[in-house]
Amino acid sequence: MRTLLIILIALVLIGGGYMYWSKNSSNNMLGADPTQTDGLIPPEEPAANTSTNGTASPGATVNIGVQAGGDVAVVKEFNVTNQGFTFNPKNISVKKGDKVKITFKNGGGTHDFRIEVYNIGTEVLQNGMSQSIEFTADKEGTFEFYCSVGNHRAMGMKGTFTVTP
Ligand SMILES: [Cu+2]
Repeated sequence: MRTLLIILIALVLIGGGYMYWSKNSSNNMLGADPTQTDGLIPPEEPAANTSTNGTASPGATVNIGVQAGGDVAVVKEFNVTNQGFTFNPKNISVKKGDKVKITFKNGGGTHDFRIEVYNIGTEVLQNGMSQSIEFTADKEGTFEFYCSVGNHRAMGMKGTFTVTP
């Protein structure tokens, strides 16, 4: 009876370990994610194996902090605020296909942050509030981002959102 219990515990441990290893291993296949190197990855398999770039299965490659120049899809994050009717920064540039996350924090007044053509934007935010928008930059070109409140855009509350090939 006692032996049976020990065997059962051993099976559970082995099963759990295998699942953990599989999870780490499949993450590792997606390319260089330095945060995933502390698991049970076999030592003969380098964590930063870039030769598997481009073979990742769709939808499974959201990695933040992957080195620039890699083929792995990354989320490009930007923090935008405003001083009066001036956005800071005034220019944002990404590559076509990038996943983009822009967080607008209202630095004073009543404003929103909208991107022309992409038809996306925050709600109108009060002083000190912030909101993030996330989307995929699938249209190439140079577009305007702006504040749609009142005549703010005409007063210069705008900037450029550039999507390069
Ligand atoms: Cu505004």
